[in-house]
Amino acid sequence: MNLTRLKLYHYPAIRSARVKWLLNELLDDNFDVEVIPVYDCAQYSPEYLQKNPNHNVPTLEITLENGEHRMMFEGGAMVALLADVFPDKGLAPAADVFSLERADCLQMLHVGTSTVDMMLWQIRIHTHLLGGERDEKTITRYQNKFTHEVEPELKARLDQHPHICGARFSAVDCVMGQNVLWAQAYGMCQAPSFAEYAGRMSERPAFIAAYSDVADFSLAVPDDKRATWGTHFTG
Ligand SMILES: N[C@@H](CCC(=O)N[C@@H](CS)C(=O)NCC(=O)O)C(=O)O
Repeated sequence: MNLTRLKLYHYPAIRSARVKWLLNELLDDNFDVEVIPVYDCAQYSPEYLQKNPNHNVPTLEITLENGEHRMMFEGGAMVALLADVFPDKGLAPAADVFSLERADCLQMLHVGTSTVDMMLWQIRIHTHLLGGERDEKTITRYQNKFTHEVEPELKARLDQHPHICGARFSAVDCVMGQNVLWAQAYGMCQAPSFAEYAGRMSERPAFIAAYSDVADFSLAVPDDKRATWGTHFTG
């Protein structure tokens, strides 16, 4: 069964931007986007919870050729799926034959969306999203872990090649590229290798399209939304 249309539920510059970036790489602007105002807690509405019970973005709506709509959550799974579904775009090593390149891409995709994502998320929620439950020790713990364990691994890759998985741009860069920008927003990834990588990524037309809404994003919950946010957000 073929897919005929894709729609992304999104909020600027957060995890859904990874998927938006990849969709822009694969399809230009030939897909739909609906902004879910997360600071207004729209992700907790009964209607949205039907689409994604985890009350977050990204959610991907896949329209099938028989007209059915299916929902998918988890950005990492979307990135893996989409890169494979459009093999002619060459954003992931082929899935039907064994290759060490594919093993490396899958490894780095999962590192990016689980291990590294978890550290960045802990830093972010304790700095900007949790309010009264904020814990300084957690921020320090994950900043240290990121700086001493993640940065050297990524820097070694970028000192050798222009992209995370080698000479070619791949779907993994949509995840790790965003992770590097996220880390920089929290004072990490300051080595020139990261600035050069971020510069290369941000020149890509698909990146520019995907992040064209970045001005609508704020790291912190806007003051006038804090009260509602505090009653919903579970972290
Ligand atoms: N593991 C999920 C996490 C998605 C996620 O937590 N997204 C955040 C934004 S970066 C969100 O929408 N949070 C809103 C909430 O939980 O209230 C993924 O990568 O897709």
